[in-house]
Amino acid sequence: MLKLYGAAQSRASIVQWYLEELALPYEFVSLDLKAGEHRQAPFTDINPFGKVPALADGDLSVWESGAILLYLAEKNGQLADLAQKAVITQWVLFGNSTLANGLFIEQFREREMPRLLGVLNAVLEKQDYLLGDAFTVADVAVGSILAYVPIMLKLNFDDYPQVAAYVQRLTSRPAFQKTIGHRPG
Ligand SMILES: N[C@@H](CCC(=O)N[C@@H](CS)C(=O)NCC(=O)O)C(=O)O
Repeated sequence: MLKLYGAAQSRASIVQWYLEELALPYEFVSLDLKAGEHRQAPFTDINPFGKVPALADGDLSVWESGAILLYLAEKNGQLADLAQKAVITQWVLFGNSTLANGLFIEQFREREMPRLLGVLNAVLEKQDYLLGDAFTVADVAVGSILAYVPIMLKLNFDDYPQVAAYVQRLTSRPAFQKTIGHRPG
């Protein structure tokens, strides 16, 4: 069975959201970050950088949430062809790097947030999901970053109504509710 290594309130929830969307069986191995379990063996045999999430699929270990999402998508037949794979990879990397850095690194936020959310708003004026009519792993990667904005930055999307509607669409999904949306306290 797949083993997802993570911790409470970590980026492992992003992968967990997608595992639930795909209805895949998996074991969640929760590491105690405060106790430093992630920085020592046996976890460093899975990810020598000592960061979660990491996924073990038999003898294969994959870390970096974006890489895990793409692995799961491909393994489970969610990437129709090379062109779709390229576009999905583009969005997953955008979510993990350009969008996350632009929103969560304070010195970039003032300049990048209107620029990034303005374009996303225009994209979502034409379609419900990043690739068009259908929900894909691209929405997990980008949507999870957007969903953290109200939680971590206490900011809203009032200036970007299509982004707000998109986040609402994603966060009401049962798999989201069961994972990222299910935060203790
Ligand atoms: N870009 C990585 C980030 C991984 C990361 O920084 N994970 C955090 C938890 S969200 C972590 O393991 N922190 C513990 C540490 O750095 O010691 C990903 O998306 O997987």
